[in-house]
Amino acid sequence: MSFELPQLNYAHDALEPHIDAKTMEIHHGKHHAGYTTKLNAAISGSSDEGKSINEVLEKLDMSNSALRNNGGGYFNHCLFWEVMSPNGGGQPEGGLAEAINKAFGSFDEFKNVFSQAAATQFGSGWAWLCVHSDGKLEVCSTPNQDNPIMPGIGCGGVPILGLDVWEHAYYLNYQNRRPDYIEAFFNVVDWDMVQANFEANS
Ligand code: MN3
Repeated sequence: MSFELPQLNYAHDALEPHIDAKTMEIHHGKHHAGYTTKLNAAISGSSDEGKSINEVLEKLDMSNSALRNNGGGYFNHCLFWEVMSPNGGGQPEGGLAEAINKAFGSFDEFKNVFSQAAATQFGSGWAWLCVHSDGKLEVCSTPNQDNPIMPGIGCGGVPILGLDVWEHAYYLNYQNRRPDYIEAFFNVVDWDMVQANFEANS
């Protein structure tokens, strides 16, 4: 059994004007598809064949760059598509809102910390909101296609929200204006999905 590129739950142009259709088309149909194909090639015939992507990444040999880059790329983009929605934006409610207030003081302060992590990740990478098993939240960033479930990454827990800050994620629409893209992302975050991820992992 091999990994499959997930379908988007919305049309390529559904996140406009915040994320443009052409970027979505290339990002999902070319970049994510490429990671998926190369992940399957890296897994084929190895002892990881048949495992879930979480199992593969949790026990990853970090010196295996094909699996690290493409397994990470596969997992990270699956989460990314899932936490965005044309009906997104606003603020979380319930348990997630409480956990955000506890960890950061307020939603606005969380947004600042997350945006800062995304803006200051040098070069390509991701910003994350992660939850530990005790429900404690943490923001961090990782380079390239690394993510917090890989061994020894240094920021803990399970990612429940991720933002891709590779230039391929924003350059067509925002050019070098990464902060504008980060600000726009908050208009499409599906907090119901992030809440579900929070509950499933805490
Ligand atoms: Mn990407």
